[in-house]
Amino acid sequence: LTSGVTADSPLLVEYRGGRDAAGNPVRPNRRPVWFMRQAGRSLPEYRTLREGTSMLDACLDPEMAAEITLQPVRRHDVDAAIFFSDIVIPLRLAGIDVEIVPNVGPVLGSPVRTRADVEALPTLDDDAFAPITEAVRRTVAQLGSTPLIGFAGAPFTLAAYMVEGRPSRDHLGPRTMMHADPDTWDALASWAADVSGRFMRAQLMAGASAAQLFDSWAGSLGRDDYAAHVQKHSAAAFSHVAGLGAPLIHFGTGTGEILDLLKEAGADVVGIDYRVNLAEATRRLGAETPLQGNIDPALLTADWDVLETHVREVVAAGSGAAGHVLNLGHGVPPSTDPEVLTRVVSLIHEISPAQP
Ligand code: 1CP
Repeated sequence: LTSGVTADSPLLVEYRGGRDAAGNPVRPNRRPVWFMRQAGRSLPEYRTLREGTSMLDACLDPEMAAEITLQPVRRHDVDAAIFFSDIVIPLRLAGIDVEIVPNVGPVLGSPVRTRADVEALPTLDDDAFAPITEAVRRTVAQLGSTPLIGFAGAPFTLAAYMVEGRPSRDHLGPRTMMHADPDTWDALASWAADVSGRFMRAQLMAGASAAQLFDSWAGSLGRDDYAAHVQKHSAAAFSHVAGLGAPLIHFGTGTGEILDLLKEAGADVVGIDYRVNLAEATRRLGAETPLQGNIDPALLTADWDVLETHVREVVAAGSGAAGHVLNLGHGVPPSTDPEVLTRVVSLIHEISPAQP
């Protein structure tokens, strides 16, 4: 890995369960925190920069993507940057007709529903990742000692957009397909695992220090369906980035019943949504599993006293895990007052880290 990040950055120490890069026990000098969707619509400087540029064009403009990635780090003093991109970028890079429609989300020109549709999916050349690699290099060069987290969409979540053709609530299309036509499902999910795995790998090879696989919609699956039809594909995505020395994080919402399966798919760290208390997550995953999460985004608009009490409870609940990186239980809502996020970061940094 080409990352210049110091091996004992608080974020990486927590992701390694309280160890430095050589595996020796250490305690970081502050509690690390970052926020899913910290880049983006909650920031006025983002809205100004993005004006007149479509979402996916912004992602593929290396200078703009780097600048948007850096904005929340400058503003909030968070302990990590999350690369500004989107889970559907590998589809666009493969030549698939996909747009992010404002106030809707990803929309495909032709949904992928039949065996013939899956067989017609394009191949994605490694060269196509050039704008991503360039944006990551520029970002890392400007981040100094703050690590960059790369990411990709997990096969189920990505395939859910491909089958439905747009955001949906219940993900009926992909859930039907995995039972009604499991061979087509496996072919589609394998394709998605390949492009997502290579998207993460491109970011890590260009200098990102960790990577998160987002299976945002995995919570719509029963445990048996996840185990039979989805977990192996997420494991295939992770296999592209195993052994690089970068911590791998696995996150989804509504995943309380499958936390152990998320870990078993190949993750070092499990991201916990706001529905599961972190002490309970540790009971389900074992104390050696580092956790990330899980401040309830709904409380960002509550009175400060209410929010502060909640943040302190989350810190306490996470203290039984070998490592804990503070985050939200899902993304920053677009209407969030950015000053509240800055205040949450300084509160977390004021709570002194646990000593051995
Ligand atoms: O015009 C805009 O500002 C569009 C809003 C937006 C942004 C800022 C979209 C469209 N994507 C992004 C960036 C993005 N997407 C990031 C990087 C920034 C950061 O985290 O700070 C990341 C990590 C994602 C990942 C992503 N895209 C996920 C997984 C995370 C999650 O929230 O669960 C998902 C599900 C998507 C799809 C997507 N892209 C955009 C939207 C609005 C959606 C969700 C649509 C839906 O509800 O189904």
